[in-house]
Amino acid sequence: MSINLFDLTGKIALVTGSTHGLGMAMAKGLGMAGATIVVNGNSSQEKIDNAVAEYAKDGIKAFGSKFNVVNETEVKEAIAAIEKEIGYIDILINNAGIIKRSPLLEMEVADFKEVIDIDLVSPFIVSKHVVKRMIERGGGKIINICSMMSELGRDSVSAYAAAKGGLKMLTQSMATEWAKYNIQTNGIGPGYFATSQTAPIRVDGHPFNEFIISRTPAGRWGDPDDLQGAAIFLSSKASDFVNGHVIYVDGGILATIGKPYNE
Ligand code: GCO
Repeated sequence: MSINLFDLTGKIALVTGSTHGLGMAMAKGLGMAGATIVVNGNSSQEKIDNAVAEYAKDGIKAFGSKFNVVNETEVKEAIAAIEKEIGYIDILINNAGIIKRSPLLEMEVADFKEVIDIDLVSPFIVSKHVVKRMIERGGGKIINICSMMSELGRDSVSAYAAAKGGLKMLTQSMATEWAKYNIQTNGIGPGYFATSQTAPIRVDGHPFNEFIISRTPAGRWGDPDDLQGAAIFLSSKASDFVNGHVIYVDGGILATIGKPYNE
């Protein structure tokens, strides 16, 4: 008799910011493991509809839900609509995020606050309103998308690092308060991945591009699909006693001091 601890058949997963990039890759992973995906974005309904069509092309059952993750009223209304039209949320991935690159001395307070709002406050807002039903139903899974910047500083991304550092501790706090309801809250910390967000610093000849390739023991940028394994694990029965941890999927960056460029 074989049981598949990673099977997500019958599960409903809300993935914020899942119309593209890392969010879409992780959501597709959950979809391939059997889950129904609620695709969230806030830019345009057309972008969400196109994404839902792309999921369907891969044979994944997906529904769109356009809402602004930092607007609590929109979040509450969206969750109520999801529950009514699709079903109760079993898995939540807080992936929606932004980055604004600027030295601290030149950063506007409004920009700093916007990064904190979307990258740190919105996981709290969305989780707070999703978890209520999970508690009633006896369990659920929450995954917060952290970053190398949850552990490391880097010039020009301080607001982002402050948010991602805070998100690591919010993850541990959620685990502390909600584990007793059979809710597992964990994080995934992507290393440097080939996405639209990193495109400006991943250009051939750009010093940061060379630096990352030499700084990463795997010797490459991550492919968004490299996150699917960790996402499926933290969404499934296989992680029922895993709580408050961040899995870093980073090609080994955090494991090493790195080596000189030309070595
Ligand atoms: C940057 C990058 C990073 C990565 C990622 C690393 O400017 O340093 O954009 O923020 O996207 O978060 O884990």
